[in-house]
Amino acid sequence: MKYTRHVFCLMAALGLAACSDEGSKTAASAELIVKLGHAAPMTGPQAHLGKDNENGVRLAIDELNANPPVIGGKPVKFELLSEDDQADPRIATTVAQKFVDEKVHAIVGHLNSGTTIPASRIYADAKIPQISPSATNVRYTQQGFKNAFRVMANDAQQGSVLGKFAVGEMQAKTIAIIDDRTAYGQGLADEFEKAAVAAGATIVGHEFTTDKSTDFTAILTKIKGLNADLLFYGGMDAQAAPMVKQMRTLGLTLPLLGGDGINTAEFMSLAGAAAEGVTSSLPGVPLDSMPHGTEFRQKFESKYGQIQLYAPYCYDAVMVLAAAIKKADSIEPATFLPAIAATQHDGVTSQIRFDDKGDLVGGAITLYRIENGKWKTLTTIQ
Ligand code: ABU
Repeated sequence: MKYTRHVFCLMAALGLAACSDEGSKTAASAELIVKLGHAAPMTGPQAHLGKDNENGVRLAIDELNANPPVIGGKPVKFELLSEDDQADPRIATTVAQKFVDEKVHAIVGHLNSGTTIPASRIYADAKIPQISPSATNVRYTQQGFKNAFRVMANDAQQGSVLGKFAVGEMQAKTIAIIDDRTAYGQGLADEFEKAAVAAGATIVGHEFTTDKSTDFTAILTKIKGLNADLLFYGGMDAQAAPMVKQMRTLGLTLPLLGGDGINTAEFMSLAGAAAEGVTSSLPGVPLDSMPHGTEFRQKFESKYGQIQLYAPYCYDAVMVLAAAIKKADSIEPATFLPAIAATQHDGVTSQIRFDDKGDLVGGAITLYRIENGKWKTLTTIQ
């Protein structure tokens, strides 16, 4: 009797399991899952930027899932797979391989050029579409990969605008440069140098640091002896902030100019009073002049707090992917990839179209200066 009851219970349990398995299959087959990989430094000195990027992606995914596109009669559910690449090129390739193994449908990332470029080969080999929201080094889109796109202007554009601005508007005749030897910092500094020299400036010194350094006293002391009119820094806010503080402590009064990597709220809070007068560029028009910038700011800040830098671009990158999936009527990467290449998207940040390399067509660059503890817009170069 006892045996029969056990068998019955076992059969009932199996039956229930079968039923519940069948139930989840039915639920699963009622929707199509699109896995989006996102990678950025989520720990370390750039964690604030990584979190900002992830939140931009998350905001877009939440909106899409609240009103899902329908493909072949089935609603699409977007799932976020987010990884910490620590801004490290080697970790980035491990992350990229993990995404390939997890069969993600597309990538938004990576944040840094130094991680985006090595990871992009892995995505290209796996034919996974990749949109970088923030990697600005020119090389990313010059590798001939048909799956690689970016939604902001690159450092050839940014460096050129910065070089001309340093000489034309800031009247710098002699310029010292420091870069952090990353793909971004070095690449931007080289583009800046070319443009500044072409505009008539003399480069009186070019020093190097790393994206982990915090003490710049030795190179700043060297630069103090060069009598430069301006110091250009190619690198990120976590280094630029202690650098400008140490400049002022050493009595170096020359202006500091940098690129998008220093154009953050974090830079101001780390640098304090020493941040006053610092000038930087950022691809794109100012957020409040963007087509849907004010609306984006309200939505983002009510959920996640202050925007650091690239969140609107991350949001746009996801929406470009979703629009391509809808247009292609397919979640298969090989099928929706041509629709990304043909994107005509009315984004938060701009009207997004890509050239044949995957670069944004017609990206603007805006210059800003810190005045009274705020990034004030100076001018936008279209
Ligand atoms: N665009 C500056 C920060 C990201 C990067 O290109 O490395």
